Amino acid sequence: MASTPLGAVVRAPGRVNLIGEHIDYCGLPVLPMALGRSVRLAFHPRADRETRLVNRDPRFAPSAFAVNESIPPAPAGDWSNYARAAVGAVARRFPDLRGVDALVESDLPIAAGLSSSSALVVAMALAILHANGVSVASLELMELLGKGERYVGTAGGGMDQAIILGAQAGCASRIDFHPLRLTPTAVPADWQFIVAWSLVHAEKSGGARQAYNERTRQCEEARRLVATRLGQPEDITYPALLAAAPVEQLLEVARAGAGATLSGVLSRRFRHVVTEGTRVRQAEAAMAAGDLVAFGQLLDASHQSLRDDYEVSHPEVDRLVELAREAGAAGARLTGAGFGGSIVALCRAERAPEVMAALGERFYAPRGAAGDVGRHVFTADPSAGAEVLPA
Ligand code: NG1
Repeated sequence: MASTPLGAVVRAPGRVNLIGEHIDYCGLPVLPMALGRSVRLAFHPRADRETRLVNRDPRFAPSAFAVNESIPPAPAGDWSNYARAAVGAVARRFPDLRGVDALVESDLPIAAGLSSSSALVVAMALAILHANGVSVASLELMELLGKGERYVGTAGGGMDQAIILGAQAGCASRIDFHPLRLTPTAVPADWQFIVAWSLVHAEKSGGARQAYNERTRQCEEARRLVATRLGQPEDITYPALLAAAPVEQLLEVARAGAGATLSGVLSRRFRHVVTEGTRVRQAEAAMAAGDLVAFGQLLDASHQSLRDDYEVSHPEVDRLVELAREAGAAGARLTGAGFGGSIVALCRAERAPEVMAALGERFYAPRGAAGDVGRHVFTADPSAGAEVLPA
């Protein structure tokens, strides 16, 4: 790749969602933080509209496409679709952009619920913008890319692109939607979050995507039915619904009864959404107060809700959660979309080595993965959002 003055490297971190799972697409606040692990994309601007991508990981074949408003997708599951999503979204907003030659590498586990895909979306968008000397306000870019990633077929809620762009080092951020805004809270210095992968890939291009999109539809239907039963407008949002009535009343209304009734499945989905929304506020307050025990209990309650009411966990994820608690974590839960993926556990910093060692012995070793424990389990240190660095 020929060197040009505008060549640079983008670092876009993965994220771990601490609490507030499967509620961003309901417009309810969530509490993620960025990870130290990231996608790095080195690029040079081209004189024409072509974009050529090479991935250091040989599992991902090189890809090329022209920068324009409607880029044809590669076959479902192709990694370049995330880059195509980003470039298409940016090109619709800013016409006549030139392309880049880019080399991508990542130390983020893939399909593990840690947003490696959104990190690539953000990295690619920042590269194209930088190469063209275009600057966009951060909130606008978060919105643009949140919608833009839907190109791959997932009806995502916008949490990932927002935290990847807007994270602050040392902090988790509450993300509110409509309008989008980020509110950081410092993670106490003696808290340690640990991420552990279940060894089960949650491929969002496969069955997990259908299951994910099904959940988004169920939440919509449940919301409409509860609104009708409460005599509220049919298009009331979840935040407005939560402001209009106490959670207990909403849950009561959601239980089967006369009138427009919710099926058992819909009322459980609804219960997850409104109780998880409540837990986010409580968790943010517990973090601000340094109350590790309370935060841990909220993680546990969130996991139970995701497993039983939302049905997005997996037996291997449940096992990891259980082992983390047995090893001394204050709490643990599935993080990310689920159907496999990773857990996040919280403990006092000095206990982290012991918790991680126990997961190695009791989860990874019996599954023949002891040699790779360092890749599968790691401490999650709250990091800064994406940045463009000189090459
Ligand atoms: P992951 O964990 O990256 O598949 C997905 C959505 C989020 C959010 C979570 C569940 C995308 C890009 N991300 O994340 O918006 O809904 O699931 O909380 O679709």
